[in-house]
Amino acid sequence: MKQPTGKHASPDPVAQTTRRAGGELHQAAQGDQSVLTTNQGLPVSDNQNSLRASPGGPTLLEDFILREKITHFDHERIPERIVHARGSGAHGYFELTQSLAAFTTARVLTEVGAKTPLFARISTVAGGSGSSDTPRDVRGFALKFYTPQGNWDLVGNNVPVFFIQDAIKFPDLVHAVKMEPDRGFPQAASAHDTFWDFISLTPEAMHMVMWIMSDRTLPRSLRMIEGFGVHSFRLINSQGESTFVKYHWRPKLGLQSTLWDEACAIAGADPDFHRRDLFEALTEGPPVEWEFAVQLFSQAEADAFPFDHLDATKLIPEELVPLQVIGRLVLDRWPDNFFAETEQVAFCPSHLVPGMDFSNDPLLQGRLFSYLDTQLSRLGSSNFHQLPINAPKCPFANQQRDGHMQMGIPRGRVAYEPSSLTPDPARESPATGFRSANAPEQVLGIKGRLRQTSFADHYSQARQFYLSQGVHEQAHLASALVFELSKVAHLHIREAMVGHLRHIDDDLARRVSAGLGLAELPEVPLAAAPVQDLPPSPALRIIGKTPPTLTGRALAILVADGSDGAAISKLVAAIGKAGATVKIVAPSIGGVQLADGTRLAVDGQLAGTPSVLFDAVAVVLSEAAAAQLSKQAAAQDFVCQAFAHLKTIAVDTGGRELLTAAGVNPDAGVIAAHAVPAFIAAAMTRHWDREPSLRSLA
Ligand code: HDD
Repeated sequence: MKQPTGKHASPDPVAQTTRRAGGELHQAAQGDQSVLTTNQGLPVSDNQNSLRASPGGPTLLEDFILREKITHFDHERIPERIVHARGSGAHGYFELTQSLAAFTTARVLTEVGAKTPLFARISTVAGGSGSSDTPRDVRGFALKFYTPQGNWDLVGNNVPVFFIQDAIKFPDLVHAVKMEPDRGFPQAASAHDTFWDFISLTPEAMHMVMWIMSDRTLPRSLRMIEGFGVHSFRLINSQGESTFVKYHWRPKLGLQSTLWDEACAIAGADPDFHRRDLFEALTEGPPVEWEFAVQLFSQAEADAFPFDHLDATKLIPEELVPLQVIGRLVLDRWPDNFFAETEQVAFCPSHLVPGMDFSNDPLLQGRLFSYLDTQLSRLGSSNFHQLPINAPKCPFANQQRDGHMQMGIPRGRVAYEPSSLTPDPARESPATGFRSANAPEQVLGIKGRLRQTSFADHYSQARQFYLSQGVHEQAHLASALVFELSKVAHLHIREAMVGHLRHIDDDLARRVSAGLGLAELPEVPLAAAPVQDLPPSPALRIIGKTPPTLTGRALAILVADGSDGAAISKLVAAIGKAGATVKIVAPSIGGVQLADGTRLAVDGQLAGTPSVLFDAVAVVLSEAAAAQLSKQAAAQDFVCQAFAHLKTIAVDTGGRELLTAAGVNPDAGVIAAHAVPAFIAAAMTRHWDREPSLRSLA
């Protein structure tokens, strides 16, 4: 008789689980699934009425069906993530287009054409799981690659640098930004005293401050953000040689942000704006794609950088080490179940595969501990890797056993290694197994709580970022600082922050100081290292980086009874051809009667579908409807806000009447509705030249 082996090699430990049409997971797959059962498989005769002692009497404790149902419900929630609690997930794959075989043995980076399945989760950082999608915040961008050599988790953000240099400060940073512990607010906002107090006392955060105050933290869509692995990692080749690598992923749809007041209005109109956008894109549209790129560099090159690449508050400008695109990251499927997949997915930066290694970045080193640790309390068991979303899709085998919610049934008497009692035990594999890099470094020294002097320059890259921005983006950044610091009650914190800005750029400091109404410019704080003038990096901008496009965007046409159906049809066709979606907005969801007597279905009711939800709008109205809508605040807001958010507006005669009633003075971004090609061309970008006439760019 063959001895049972020590392996438990099933990639799907929940062997009893089957998938049914509609994507729902149903357990106890055998038999007729059309009958409602308890969790024990007992058919239920009545799911509407509990067991009562008499028609008007008390409910009986005996009602185990009621108790099972309520008990399960009572325990449905698990602790939300301490940070990144609000997120949206998607399935997809990574396809390698250029081999890195010279640098690594990792198959995911060497097998050109292979498609590695992956799961992505994109999140905000500060807000709770029920908070809105569009606060000013960094977006987490975590990727789990199910490679043939085990899971590789790349747990990045949409910003390439971080607030702090050492993981020991992370709990303080998070406590400072989260809602204040005595009052329980603000939710999902950095604009409060404790955050800026901590930041003003943490000069190393200044580079990150430039990024979070820029429009990068106001994404238009999760499909239109960049991703960064942030830290330097190592790749290890077959000779054991190590090369540093930074990971980047760039959206094929281009980088695009909203304006600040637009983001605030979106939060009210649709708190799920980003989640809905991704859901609709993945369920109705083509797959969403990013270019996956690397920056590769040697220790010798790193030694020549004017900063320390192991300091996570620094980036390596693309102009210094160019990006090499090596693959495509494609998201093509919305998860079947939010909880089972998006909520239970557990990313850990310590999950890597042979041919990769970490660097000595002290922020990364702390992360290697934190994530596994947090999953234990969040998911409640050391067996969280057995959940289908977390399980490797390659075979896995070891002698780890038991624990809460063990889902597999390991066979045999041997749960140790080495053993002679099994003919085919799982053993180490020196040839293919993971090895830490044989990096050309000697770890010798005197133990201590240390920070390198090369980590002392806190302002040079912050200055480089600010000076690399165009005039509009600099203005947005200054306004954001004024907004945030105006919410800070303590004057000394506001002053301390403006003091830091003086190291970054005196003009920026002056603008923010004036915006805050400070009596005089605060003292410049001592800098631990001289501020360097680094060359501007145009790649750090948003405006101008993306060629104008309508692909993946959303437009609206405001119509009412009596609108010109032919004009609407031409617009709808042209918008579709340009790769955008179009929604018909009208005073009533019940539809409209067009001038030719036909009825047109409507996607959104005017009051609940403001123009902030779209990239450009058209207004096609009969004169009678225009006269009526001109008296409606929602209609006036529709065009006023589109104009204020620098969007293209197409109008027919009725539409122009509404603009006049709303006090909008048409400019080059207001186009005649019949000039369809001109409208499509203009709608591909915002009208930045309009901005100075609308908001003081303080
Ligand atoms: Fe973190 C979650 C990204 C520093 C500790 N982090 C988390 C997520 C992302 C990041 C995207 C959400 C993952 C998901 O969707 O489930 N974190 C980063 C980046 C960092 C970073 C890019 C710096 C470069 N994080 C960082 C430090 C620590 C943590 C320094 C602790 C020492 N992060 C956590 C955590 C979380 C987390 C507490 C909360 C939920 C989770 O891990 O699974 O362990």
